[in-house]
Amino acid sequence: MEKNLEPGRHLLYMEWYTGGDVGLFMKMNRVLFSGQSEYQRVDVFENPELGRVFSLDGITMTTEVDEFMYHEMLVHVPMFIHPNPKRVLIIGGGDGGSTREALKHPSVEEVILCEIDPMVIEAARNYLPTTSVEFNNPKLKIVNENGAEYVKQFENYFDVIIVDSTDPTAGEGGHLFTEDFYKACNNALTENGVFSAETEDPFYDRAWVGIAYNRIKSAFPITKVYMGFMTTYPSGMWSYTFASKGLDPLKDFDPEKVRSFEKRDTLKYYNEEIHVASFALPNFVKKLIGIE
Ligand code: AAT
Repeated sequence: MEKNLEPGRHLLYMEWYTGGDVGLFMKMNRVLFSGQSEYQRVDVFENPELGRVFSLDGITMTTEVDEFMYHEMLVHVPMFIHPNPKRVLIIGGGDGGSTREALKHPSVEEVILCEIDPMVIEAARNYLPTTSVEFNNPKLKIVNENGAEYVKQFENYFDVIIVDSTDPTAGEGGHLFTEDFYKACNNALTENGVFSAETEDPFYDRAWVGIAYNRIKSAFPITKVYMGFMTTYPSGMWSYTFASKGLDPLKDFDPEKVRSFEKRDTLKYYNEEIHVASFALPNFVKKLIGIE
């Protein structure tokens, strides 16, 4: 990768955050892929600092350098709460990062990755090797369907459902933020089933954090928001929502399981302390979701 392009002699990527007054820009050293699918515009380019960047309709989905923060938090928080996760459904997440994290758990026998857009899967396979690294794993099945429809055919089947979706206002992401969808997820889960979803940033997308939390809460007995840093997502702080039929993300957490996790040395963000700390919410976030 060329590091020393003269200032001004490069292509520029600009992402506008919700509201349209603030955003993020990145130098594009090399464009690796650009395509228009049935659903969205798909781009992969290289940035000297962040490595390969994957964007949909000009919104950043993954950068090679910081995706670990998001994927580890979205996946390991529910995975470590379930006593023995065998069947996992990932909805969205076509870059493969969530799949890679889920397959680190030795109890997992089957992962279904339900990504609506085959062009995302192909772009990830060809240009995002660090996230799509498990795409040939025999435990993985990839389907190209709308997750909101796909999940409806299952009852009492999955131990873990992870919603790694685009923003509710972008592409086909809106389907994955409805009450009906969350109810269908509950129905597709086993008795000990656990669920996590990315639920936006509490700053530029603040309305959505509360909407998502309250809709998930109407579908599950236990619902808790947790947070993490995510450098290239709007505001740098990101919210996730944990839900379950009964397991509590703090009372039922066993830190020893994380300490003795075989793949512990591959975790760059998540650990047993972060797990607990991530459920402590700033006052303004509590207010947003209506718990204070
Ligand atoms: N892993 C981090 C990257 C993403 S990508 C989210 C994926 O969800 C996209 O590839 C998109 O095509 C897919 N998707 C959107 N709607 C649906 C749907 N209804 N069914 C199945 N897949 C869908 C997440 C980025 C997080 C947001 C950053 N602001």
